Amino acid sequence: MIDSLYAIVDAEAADRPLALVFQALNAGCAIVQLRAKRLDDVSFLEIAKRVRSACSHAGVPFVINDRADIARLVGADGLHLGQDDLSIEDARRVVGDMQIGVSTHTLEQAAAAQARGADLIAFGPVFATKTKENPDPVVGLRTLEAVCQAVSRPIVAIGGITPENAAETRLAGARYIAAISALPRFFEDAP
Ligand code: TZP
Ligand code: MG
Repeated sequence: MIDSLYAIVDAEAADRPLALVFQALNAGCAIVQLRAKRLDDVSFLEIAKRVRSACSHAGVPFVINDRADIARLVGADGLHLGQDDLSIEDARRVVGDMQIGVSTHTLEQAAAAQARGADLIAFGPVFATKTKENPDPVVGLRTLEAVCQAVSRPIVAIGGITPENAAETRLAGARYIAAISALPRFFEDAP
């Protein structure tokens, strides 16, 4: 399961974000994403450089949330965009052929993201989440399954994912499972 884990580290919410990144890398996670919704640019860039370096040493892809400029500055492997962020087309003008992931909440959004050239499609919230302010409605496992079948790009399931529901989420067809609040619990339960 850990090898499907898309570890999202919130630089503001996490107590010690770098320690969490190292835990995720040591546990064998698939991808690390760094996000910081309100951090000042200097601090975000500084921590992003450190996470870039840690991920490079571990050979794990490193993704920056929202910020095409910071993704390009640190040489990230990927950029992750939400529905209200830069369009894929505009982001590509900044980050070139970097991998781009897009958050989607309906089948239509997922199909549109694929048509516009998203490399990875996040879909959710699969379960109830307290992390996101004003979250979209919970989509559930059946809708996740339908999206996984309808879309050929790899799907990242997100929203309320825990060690307890991770297996059934993968069975629905998600290539990756993303976790923010429950992330540390995946390392407690790792063998
Ligand atoms: N997009 C859909 S749900 C979500 C995002 C960013 C938050 C997921 O956080 P958690 O704590 O893993 O439920
Ligand atoms: Mg965003």
